[in-house]
Amino acid sequence: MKSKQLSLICWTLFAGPTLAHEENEKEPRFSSRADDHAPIGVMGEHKHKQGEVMFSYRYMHMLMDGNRDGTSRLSTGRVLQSFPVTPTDMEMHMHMFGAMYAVSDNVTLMGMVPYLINTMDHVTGMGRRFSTRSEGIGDVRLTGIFTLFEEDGDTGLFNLGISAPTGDIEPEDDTPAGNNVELPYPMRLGSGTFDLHPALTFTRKLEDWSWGAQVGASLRFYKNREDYALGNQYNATVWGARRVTDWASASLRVAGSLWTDIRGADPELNPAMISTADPDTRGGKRIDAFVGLNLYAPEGGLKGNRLALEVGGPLYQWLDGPQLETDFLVQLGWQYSF
Ligand SMILES: [Cu+2]
Repeated sequence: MKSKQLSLICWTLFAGPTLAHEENEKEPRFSSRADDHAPIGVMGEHKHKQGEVMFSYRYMHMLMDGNRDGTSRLSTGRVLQSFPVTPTDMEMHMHMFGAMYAVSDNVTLMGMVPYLINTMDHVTGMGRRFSTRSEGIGDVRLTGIFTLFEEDGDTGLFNLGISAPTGDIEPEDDTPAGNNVELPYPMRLGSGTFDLHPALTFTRKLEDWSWGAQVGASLRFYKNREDYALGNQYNATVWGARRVTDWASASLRVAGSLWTDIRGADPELNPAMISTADPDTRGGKRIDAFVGLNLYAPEGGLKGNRLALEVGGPLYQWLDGPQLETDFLVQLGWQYSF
């Protein structure tokens, strides 16, 4: 009698919760919400259900103001002791158009087409100021997003992206050296090579919180037709998001990146003239911090629409300089899935 009661208690304690848990698994544990997607600066961090389509547009802005070598700022005068010309600041604007399509629950395809607008201001040792500009389509990228595991709010994804050299690596503008001069490395719109972009992403959703982490790389394997290869880039990021309501979440994110110098050199550039033409002053590493906001319409006329903003800047920055330092980063994005 006693043992029967005991076994009943045991059954209630252990089997009971398990059964309830199994029932829950038939339904998704959490309904759609704003933090289903990571902060807008993270890409390829979510998958879709079979047959689902998503269109997206992102606007990204990066402001670089002043030069740096190592972790110290360098005045324009100091840079001009080593080079006859120096950049003073640069603005990068990017419009990124994206589409996602889920072939199956385990494989989502993602295509991205960037459109870049770069402007750089300079000053010469003689005090003459001038600006250059480059604009056009960047390197188009196609990515496969593969589900490694997905259970109970936890998701693991493996991405493999390949980018095609559709960006112009010979943009030209007028400089004091002449008209229609080939612009140096940072003003170019692509790498000039087919590159691989692998990534691993983990995301966990809790009742009111979610967090995630992603590591990734951009790998260049050979030199382009101008006889150089952009350095490899390695990225790692961690974020946490707090669900405010079903349709809004706020986030904090930290991102580290490391990129190496350029291999080879474009023979048309004179590395003694300006730091941006020197393949050995291109590498660096940086840790950025961001605050973000995600908005999502779960129902109604705007159902399926997302709007997100992320703003940040570097906490730490080491440059194999002299090089322009990064000061401010903004990303604004719209996504629509159906
Ligand atoms: Cu998507």
